[in-house]
Amino acid sequence: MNQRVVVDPITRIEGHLRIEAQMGEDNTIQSAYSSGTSVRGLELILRGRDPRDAWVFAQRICGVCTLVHGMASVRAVEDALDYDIPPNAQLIRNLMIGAQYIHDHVMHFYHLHALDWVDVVSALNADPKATAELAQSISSHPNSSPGYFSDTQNKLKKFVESGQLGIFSQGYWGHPEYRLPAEANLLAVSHYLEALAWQREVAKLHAIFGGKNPHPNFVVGGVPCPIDLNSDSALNSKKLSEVSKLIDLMQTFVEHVYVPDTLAIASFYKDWFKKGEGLGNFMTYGDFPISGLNGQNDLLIPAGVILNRDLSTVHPLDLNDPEQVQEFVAHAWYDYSVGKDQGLHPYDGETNLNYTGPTPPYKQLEVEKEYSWCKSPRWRNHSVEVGPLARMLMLVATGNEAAKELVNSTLSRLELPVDALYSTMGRTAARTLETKLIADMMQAWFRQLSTNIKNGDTKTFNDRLWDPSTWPKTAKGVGFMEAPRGGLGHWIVIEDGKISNYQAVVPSTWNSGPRDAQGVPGAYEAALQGHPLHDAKQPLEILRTIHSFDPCIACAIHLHDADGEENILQIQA
Ligand code: NFE
Ligand code: MG
Repeated sequence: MNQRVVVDPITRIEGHLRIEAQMGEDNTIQSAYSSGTSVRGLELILRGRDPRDAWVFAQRICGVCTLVHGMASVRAVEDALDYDIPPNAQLIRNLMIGAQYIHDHVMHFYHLHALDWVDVVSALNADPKATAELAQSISSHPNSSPGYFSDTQNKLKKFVESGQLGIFSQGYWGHPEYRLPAEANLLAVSHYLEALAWQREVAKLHAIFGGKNPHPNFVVGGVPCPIDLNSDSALNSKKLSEVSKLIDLMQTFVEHVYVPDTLAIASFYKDWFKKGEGLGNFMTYGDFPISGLNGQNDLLIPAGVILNRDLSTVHPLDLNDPEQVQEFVAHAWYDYSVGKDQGLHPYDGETNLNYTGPTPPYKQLEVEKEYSWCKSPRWRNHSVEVGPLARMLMLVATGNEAAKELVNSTLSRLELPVDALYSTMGRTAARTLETKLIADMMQAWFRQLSTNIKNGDTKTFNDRLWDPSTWPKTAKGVGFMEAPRGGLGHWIVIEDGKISNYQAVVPSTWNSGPRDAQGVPGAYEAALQGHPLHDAKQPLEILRTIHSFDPCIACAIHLHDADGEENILQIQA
């Protein structure tokens, strides 16, 4: 029998993910299996609660995409109860989501993904002067002197000499698939450290609008920050000018550090624009209302589905249609009252856990049976990829000029064909490009907010339906958004003023889910098929492709057991 390569846990992600790769000929992955191995709980504890409180619980699904489950939750209640949001609230929400993208994507690139491409230990061999020349040739970022880089090198030297690499321990350092020159490695390590300090600053934007970060505050019907330019406790002139400075800080780092570093690193790994292609099906739920500010039709990132890489046809997405969005559990540790092979739309969704796997610790997953705590969501039975690549493709397919320009100029700089986008490095580059696009949009949203305030519009909250006696006896709604990792939806059913069902289908469930009843793999599983491994004992290539999706398994698995216990079963090999 051919070898099975197991990576468990996959590190530098959020949550617990196990990958098993069944090797075929020529050290190539024949088939891969993705397993979410820990179980937490939140969907069921929302039942019976006041829908206006749901966001507080739902937001605890994840502390990485710290804001998005609060946002999806209030949007679900607003959809169900038909709340209108004032324009300023919508702009502030856009700014908060935008800040989440920028914070999250930069951190992902430097702190979770970069070390798949950057050999930290090799940076010790770099010439600081040559590194400064390299830095100055790709960017006007001010921290680019030889002294700056020799300082980084000295810090790194201390780590290595102490024998304790700390945050850099346990890498596959020296693996022959690392291809950057020592100077590029030193540059990237310097920016890894710089990004740590930068992210601490930019997190403040959420705190200004939402009181804190992580997990800023929300309110159904708007945002919980009143605007009064002359009040100490409200969003005043001083706080608005701080927001403006933070947006500049974000934009500058994205333009001067993140974008040039992505291009520089990608230029050494052009073969990775041909690996990790995946499903070729993409979906966006849509986000960032641009005018009208309440509608679902006028979004910066449109909703839709692209099948088989065909950008000429965008299939319309209706999240309320039970024929379109369904979750399957054929290969997941759950039961459905309708039977294991049926799909359920989230309004009728069920979370009945049923662990049938081997007793841990075990050697191999039982991939013919159930093997994950992730469900398998499908769009009209298609397995689809969500996330930055899906969004950039959707923007290009629907004619967004800024996105087209960013994609075309990047492909031409790297001398790559359009098909290069469908790859591990394409996914990573798409994340960088959308960050640039969103950073530019944040300036526009902030200008609009300032203009509204100048014109006397300070409304941020709508209390029209805050009285539950005015609600319909039964109501249901879906709150959707584009979280950093892709389309996120919360479906809520309200009866007699209380939540009767609540289901979240999140980006990392779409991407990390196991095979469905037809045996069709999820996005991670498909992307790993056909991957050559240089050395099965150091499967760096698996990390590269899995990290290109930026997994968050805390988001992907969020059920709750009947006794209210969390972490009832955690399996770690
Ligand atoms: Ni926990 Fe999340 C994002 C959501 S999961 S990080 O982005 O929703 O894919
Ligand atoms: Mg769910």
